Amino acid sequence: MKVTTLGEFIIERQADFPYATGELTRLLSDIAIAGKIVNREVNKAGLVDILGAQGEENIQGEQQQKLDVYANNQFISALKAGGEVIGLASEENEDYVNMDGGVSSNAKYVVMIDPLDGSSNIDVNVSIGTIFSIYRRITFSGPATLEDFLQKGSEQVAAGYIIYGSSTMMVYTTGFGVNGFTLDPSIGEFCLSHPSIKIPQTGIIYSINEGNYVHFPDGVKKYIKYCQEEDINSDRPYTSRYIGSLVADFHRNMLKGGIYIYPETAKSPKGKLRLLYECNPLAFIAEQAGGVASNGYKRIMDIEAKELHQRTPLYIGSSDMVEKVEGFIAMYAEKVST
Ligand code: P6P
Repeated sequence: MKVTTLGEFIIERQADFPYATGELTRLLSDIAIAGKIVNREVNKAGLVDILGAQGEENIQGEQQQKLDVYANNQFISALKAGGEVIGLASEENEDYVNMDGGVSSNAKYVVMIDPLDGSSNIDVNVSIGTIFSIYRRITFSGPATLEDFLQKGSEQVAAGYIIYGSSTMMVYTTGFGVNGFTLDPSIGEFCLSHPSIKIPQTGIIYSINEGNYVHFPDGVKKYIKYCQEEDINSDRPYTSRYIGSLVADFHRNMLKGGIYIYPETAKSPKGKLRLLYECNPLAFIAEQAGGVASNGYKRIMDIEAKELHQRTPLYIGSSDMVEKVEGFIAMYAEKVST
């Protein structure tokens, strides 16, 4: 069977964009190259002194792992060199990085990225991931502005993730479906392995940190109990699977069916996950694969972005499962309000 590399696929699918002039093609290739470099370090993390905390905190107040910093620098360098990006916002940087000047002066795109999500798992060899989101700039010239980044998720041009797991995969969409590519280390190429991914309409896997149960909204508590009830006709009790790495949980649920939930909690009253570089890109992918992504009340990609590191609750995965938990949330919100 002919192997289709990511590069060949991106060029073939450039025809999806009637006026394509190759910049997005180049941008996606730049991300893939940086992903391969990060993968090389992730794969040997245990062998070199790159483990453990950098000894600094990122703007999230999280202990920065050395690989976080390394990954962030790799993606920034690759996108700077590629010249297709006017600005980049990263979980690891308080403000956005302006790429204006030199090869990027006329760049059309801004990128938002979580360079290494789930990094607390680095030292224990659990799958981690990169999440990226691509928009056209909305200002016309000069350096990127905050306005270019604070766009609704529905304006995304492309989105994807790289999962560094038992194998390394890049999964992305440009609005024409979702395709997955597995890295073949023997040739150093991402090869098409999961064409036209579709999330099953329902599933039997729910992913949530039940350690926060007492702080969950009542509707979420009721949904968890619903998942745990015995009902053969609806394949319940479901299976609980929570890796603590969003990309890994999302990827498994996308292939097998399931729901990932990170609701408001006492520690994170607006939710923990970030709208711009975690929730919007995965929401774009989920919807393109036939799934749903909401904040419990509204579509994630319709949420107005007010700040770079804005948080939101996230309910994402199989459409039937997200709609079910939204029903419980609505039911119990009414009870609270009456
Ligand atoms: P908790 C990792 O920090 C992350 O952003 C996601 O990858 C993961 O699903 C979640 O947070 C884990 O958070 O509070 O359950 O440890």
